[in-house]
Amino acid sequence: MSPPADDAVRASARDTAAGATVDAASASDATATRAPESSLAARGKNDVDALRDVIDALVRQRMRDGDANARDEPVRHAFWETQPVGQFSDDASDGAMREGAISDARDASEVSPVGGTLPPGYEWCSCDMTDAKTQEEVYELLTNNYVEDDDAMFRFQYSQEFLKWALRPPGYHEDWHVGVRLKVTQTLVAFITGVPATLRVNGAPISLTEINFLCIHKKLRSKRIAPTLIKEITRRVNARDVWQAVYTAGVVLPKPISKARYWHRSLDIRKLVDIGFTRLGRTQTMAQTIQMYKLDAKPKTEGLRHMTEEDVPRVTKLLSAYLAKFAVAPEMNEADVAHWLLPREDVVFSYVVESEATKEITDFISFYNLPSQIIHGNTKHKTLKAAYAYYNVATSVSLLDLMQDALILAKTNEFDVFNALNLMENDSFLQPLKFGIGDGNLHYYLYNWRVLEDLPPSEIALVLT
Ligand code: MYA
Repeated sequence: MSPPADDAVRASARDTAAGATVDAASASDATATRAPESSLAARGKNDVDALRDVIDALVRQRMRDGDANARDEPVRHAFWETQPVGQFSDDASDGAMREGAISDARDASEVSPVGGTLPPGYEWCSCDMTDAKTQEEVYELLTNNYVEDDDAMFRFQYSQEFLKWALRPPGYHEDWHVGVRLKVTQTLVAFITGVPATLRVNGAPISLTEINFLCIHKKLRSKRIAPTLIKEITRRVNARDVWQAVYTAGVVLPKPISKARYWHRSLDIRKLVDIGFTRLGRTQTMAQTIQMYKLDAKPKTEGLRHMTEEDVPRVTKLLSAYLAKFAVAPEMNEADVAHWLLPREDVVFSYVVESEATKEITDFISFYNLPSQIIHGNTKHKTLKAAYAYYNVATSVSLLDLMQDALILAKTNEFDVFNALNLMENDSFLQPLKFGIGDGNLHYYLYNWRVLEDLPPSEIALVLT
């Protein structure tokens, strides 16, 4: 069975995770087809504009798809079809198909102690993310080679502080930070990482690894090195008796358990237009648009303050109760919450509301800082400063009001745009708070774990960095 048409359309799009543009055209596509009244491009659009945008979108889709997809032929995956992952040909009505592990766990001591074969001249390494030189090397590799948008206008620029945060959670293993180096110069040319986590999927808690930062130097692309990297990290993870993984990607692979969308809320619209991240509606002036996106100077929720170490047990309680509502969610203990959610300068921003009466934490806001480099050069700006919604819980106010405050806090911290996926209950605030829909999807995947039915993004409560 071929992937559904919409997926096939996206199959050639690059990872849209964070660097994702709301480039003008994509915001307009969404407007043309979904007409969110509050999105920037939706305002002031007449029928001719809308039609033009639909035609633009179709032409671009056709170009992305290539001929195979346009004829709706199944996309073949020489590597992924050999892996213990859901396949597009799976038939859920087949009574023999069970939810859970696809391949049985083996004895970890039987896992090969040696890494797979690399092309001549290259060797495996583990990247020690406590070492300043290694951090710099990883930073350089990602800064120059990691995820870009389809039009090569923006590329993610994870800071070194961010990478230390993302790669050193409680119980991390250095050997799950896999690198490939050129033997002669020791230059780092490829990377993939895993960190340990517990994920609850349809009631089952799974000890697994979250895979991220798969990156191959631009000069080494299309040589089938990615499957070698994936097999190597699988070997190293299996060697520690872990048999499942979760990961996200913009590309369509066998087989997503869910498909989410990024939405973008302009905070500095003048800069976003200048750098080509978005565009004004044709009948709209800059002054009108600035007015439309204006925010109050201060948050409205009383008592909102930075999260501190003392809050960790109560935030853990609040967050765990909230995450229990969703089909797919991380299980976080206090050490995890302290690591992932305590504020870190220029990396993660977290705020709480404490009830005066009960001293419980009633509300929680968090977002992380993931800038993108502007690589197209047609602007004086070098960086797009983007905040990404992380975990947010509202009990004493509405989620809408809380996220309005999140926007204000992001603006105060000089972010240009606030991005959010349509996960959890986020749909309730996206359009009312004037987010515009982004282009492309973010697909969620499980390795060696079958889920019988695809899940809507509202059932996913996992935000990967
Ligand atoms: S998502 C971020 C991915 N990174 C980027 O987009 C950065 C820029 N791009 C690159 O560096 C390269 O283009 C990459 C591919 C490295 C992406 N996930 O070597 P190739 C398959 C999985 O010739 P290249 C993230 O980090 C592709 O379908 N597979 O290709 C999560 C094809 O297989 P098949 C991918 O372009 C990563 C094969 O690779 C992805 O030179 C999760 C072609 O290989 C992708 N994003 O390099 C990884 N892109 O023929 C899986 C392409 O079958 C983890 N491919 O279609 C699985 C769990 C492992 C642990 C398990 C433990 C138990």
